[in-house]
Amino acid sequence: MMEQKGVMLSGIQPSGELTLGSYLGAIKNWAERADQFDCYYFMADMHTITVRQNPADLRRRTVSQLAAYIACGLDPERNTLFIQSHVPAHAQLGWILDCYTMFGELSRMTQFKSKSAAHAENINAGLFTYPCLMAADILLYQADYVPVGEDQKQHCELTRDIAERFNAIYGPVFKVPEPYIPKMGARVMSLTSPENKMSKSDQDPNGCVYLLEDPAVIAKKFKRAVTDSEACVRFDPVNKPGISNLMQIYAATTGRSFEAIEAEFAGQGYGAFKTAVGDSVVEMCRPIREETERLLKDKGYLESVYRAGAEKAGRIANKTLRKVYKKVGFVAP
Ligand code: ATP
Ligand code: LTN
Repeated sequence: MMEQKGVMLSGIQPSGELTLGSYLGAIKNWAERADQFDCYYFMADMHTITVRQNPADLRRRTVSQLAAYIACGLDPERNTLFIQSHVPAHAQLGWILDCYTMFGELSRMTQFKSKSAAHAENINAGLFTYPCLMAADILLYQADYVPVGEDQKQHCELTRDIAERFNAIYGPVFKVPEPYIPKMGARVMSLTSPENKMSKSDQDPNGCVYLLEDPAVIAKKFKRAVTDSEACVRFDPVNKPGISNLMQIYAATTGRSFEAIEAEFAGQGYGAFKTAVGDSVVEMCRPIREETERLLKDKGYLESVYRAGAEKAGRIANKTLRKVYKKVGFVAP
C-alpha cells in the first residue's frame, strides 16, 4: 500500500509586502518540504480585511504574493497554492468553530490585543474571531504541521485546543496539528528597535527589510542598523539585542553557527559585520526579486495557478466540511 504523506499548511496575509522576517520565519521552511509532505500554502485575504484595506492594493498584493511564493521556490506542480477566499469552506468551517471557541480564549490572544490597540477605531468582530478562521484554515486540510514564525505559536495552540474540544464531543474528526517553528529566524527583530519584531506594518521603514526591495536600500538599512557600544560581535540577546539579531539573520542566510560568526569578525568593528550581513541578505533576495518580476508579467500563468490550486484545495476542504456538517447535525444538502 502507498504510504500516506503528512500534510503541511500555512498562509500569510497579503496586508503588505513580504518581509525578511516572514521569509526566514516561514516561507524559507516551506520550500524545502515538498518531497516529504503534501503541501498547501495560501494568501490569507479573508484575514487581511480584519484591518481596513484599499481594495485595489489588496488585489494587487494577493497576486504579487503568489508570484513571490513561486519565486521563493514553491513549485505549483508540487505545492497547492491558492487564495483563501476562493475556497468557501474556510468561511463555512470558520463560523462553526466560532461556536466551539470561548470568549475568554479569544480575549487572551496577544495578536488581538496588539492589533486592537493599533486600530482602536476599528475593533471589529472579525479581528476578535480571527483565530477561529485560522483554525478552520488548518483543520480543513487535516494538517500535521503548520510552519510559522514564533508569533503565531499561540494561534496554533488555540487551534489544537479547538480540535481537541471538537474531537472530544464528536469523535476523531480533526487531526491535531503541530506548529513547525525554525531554530534560526523564528523571530527576526526590527533593525532600528531590536526589542520589537520586524513587521510589515512597522511605522519606521528603516526597521523592516522587504524581500523585493531595491538591493541598495537593503544594504543601507543594514548599515544603519542599531547596535551597541561594545564593538564586539558576540551573541547576547539580553544585553546586545541589535548585534544578536544581525547574527541570527546572518546565521539563517549563510548557515553558519554563532561560534563561526564570532570567529569570522573577531577584532573587527561593527562596520564590516553589518556590510557582510547586508550583502548576504541582498544576495539571498536577488533571485527572488528577479523571478517575481518575471512572473508578474505573466498574469495568465498566475491565474491558472490559483485556479488549479483552489480546485484541489476545495476538494480536500469539502471532504472535512461534509464530515463536520454531519457531526454537528446539519441536514445533508
Ligand atoms: P503584520 O505587520 O501585518 O502583523 P507581519 O509582518 O507580522 O504582519 P505576517 O504576515 O503576520 O507578518 O506573518 C507571516 C508569517 O511570517 C507568519 O508565519 C509569521 O509568524 C512569520 N513572521 C512574520 N514576521 C516575522 C519575524 N519578524 N520573524 C519571524 N517570523 C516572522
Ligand atoms: N495568522 C497568520 C496568517 C494565517 C495562517 C493561517 C498561518 C492565516 N491562516 C493558517 C498558518 C496557518 C499571520 O498573521 N501570519
